[in-house]
Amino acid sequence: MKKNQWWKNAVVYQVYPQSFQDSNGDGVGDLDGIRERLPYIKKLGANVIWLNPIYASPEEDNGYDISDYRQINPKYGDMKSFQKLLDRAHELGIKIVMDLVVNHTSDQHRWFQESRKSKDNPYRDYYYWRDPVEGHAPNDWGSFFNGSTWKYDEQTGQYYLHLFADGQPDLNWENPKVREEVKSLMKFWLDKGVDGFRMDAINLISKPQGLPDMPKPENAKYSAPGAGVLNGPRLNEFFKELNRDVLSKYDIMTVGEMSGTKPEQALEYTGFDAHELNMVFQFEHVELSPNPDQRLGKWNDQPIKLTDLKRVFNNWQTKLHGKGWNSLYWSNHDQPRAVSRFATDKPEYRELAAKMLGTTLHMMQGTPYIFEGEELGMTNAHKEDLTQYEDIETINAYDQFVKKEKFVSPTKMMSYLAHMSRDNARTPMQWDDSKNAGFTTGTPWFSVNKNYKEINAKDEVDDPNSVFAYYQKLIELRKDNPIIIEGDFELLDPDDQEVFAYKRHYQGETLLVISNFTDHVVERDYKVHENAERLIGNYADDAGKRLRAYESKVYKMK
Ligand code: ISL
Repeated sequence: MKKNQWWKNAVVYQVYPQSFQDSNGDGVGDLDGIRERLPYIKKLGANVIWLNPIYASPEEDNGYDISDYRQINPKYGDMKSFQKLLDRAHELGIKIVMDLVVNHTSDQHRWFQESRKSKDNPYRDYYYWRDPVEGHAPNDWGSFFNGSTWKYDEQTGQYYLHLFADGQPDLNWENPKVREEVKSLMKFWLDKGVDGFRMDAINLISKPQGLPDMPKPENAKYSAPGAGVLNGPRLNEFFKELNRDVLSKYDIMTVGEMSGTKPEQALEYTGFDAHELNMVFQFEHVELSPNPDQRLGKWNDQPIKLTDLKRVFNNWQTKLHGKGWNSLYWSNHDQPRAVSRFATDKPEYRELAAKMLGTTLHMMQGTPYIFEGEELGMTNAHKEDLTQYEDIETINAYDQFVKKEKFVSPTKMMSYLAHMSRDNARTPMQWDDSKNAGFTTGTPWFSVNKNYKEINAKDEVDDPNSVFAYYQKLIELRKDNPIIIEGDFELLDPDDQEVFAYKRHYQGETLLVISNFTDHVVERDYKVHENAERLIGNYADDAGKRLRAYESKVYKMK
């Protein structure tokens, strides 16, 4: 199979199906809704869609708990509506990448239903079952969604392993039959014509031999989620097997979601000569402000230091250059909204800030991923009451830290949630200023962000000064400027706490990217050549060395 690495030139648009577009008034986004909106994605200029899970699921974790990998969740449509979506996308020159969730299944999956029946059931070893140790769980591992990773099952008197919710039992990849099942379901989708996979939590599939205890943070009952499991001993081997038996036979792209991964490890899995995956989603830039109390993990309400952000991007940009390929993202369905998290969503600066973030990321080397609504500058939800949240991670964290262990005050925890909850990203797409932002004619499954009258696609698509128009231009630029795809990366002034500036170099050309991350004027001299061409900027004019609030601009110089 001839491979042209088309994904290097791609711009990916992430669609969170339940919140994108409802077509039948039931309040939930669906496949027909996505198909109706393909022209919008086309107009933006993205040429790949990553679709979050649309498979049959009891939805304890919004579809990341799959009960049948070969069925479409009826609330989204059926296989016919899926095929229509795929065909129409392909006609428009848009590829579709599916979410592959195979670290775990739902506890409602037939394999698990069989597995839990008896110790000698043929499916028993599809999952991790262990005897109690002195009356308690087999080890001290903490789940990503709080509490232990082990759940006791009365029927056979053993515990099963679940790194996420207890309705998400972990598949046992040591069992060759499990790997055959996964390969078979991958082929099922690839043979329908899908263009690749975003592989969920994929660096958790190889568990350490013997499932040993891991060190615990001070005062904590459990070890940190994923400790000892991330990037396990057989991961390369499993990836090579998937590549050899399935991936290499199709002209597709793969991106592995891998928290806790460093560039050196990413190169092992995705280096151009590794024969494993194409890209990873690394987490270093979105995990830059952990709570100083380790028990709280990601829950915080602090801004990220610009110098830290620059250090992380510099590390990834330089270490992968020429050897592997970066995926570039600010946000996704698990992260707060980009503009709220990395800049500001204050109304007076929001548009400038959203454009500034777009510039900073899209001029780096790698494949950009745009999370639905980011191209409009959509913001965090600013919820004030726990009952407004629905995400399992959010609710479990509140229960654990505020109600059970009582070491965080309700007010503080609400501030953490407003800052970090995954629900910030999951509010419906803001299409227009009509009721429910044009997302549904029914009652939306999740409340629309209150600011939809000020921030919506209808206002933005035809406005040449909108965030949408700016993103269009950013995408357009990479088509005419190979330096954006191919150039190397040089960070300028790593210790500057206000401005993120870098250069790219390629075939005698230089790209200079300058972003003021503050809300005030700063002066900087980057020695811009007299005949430099300003490719894009978020202010109408150029004030030279004076950088205004959240100003961002890009020059090309010979
Ligand atoms: O979201 C996280 C922290 O807030 C991560 O730890 C996340 O749980 C991890 O990256 C895995 O995420 C993926 O798998 C989860 C699912 O809940 C997420 O939505 C998905 O992106 C379990 O399938």
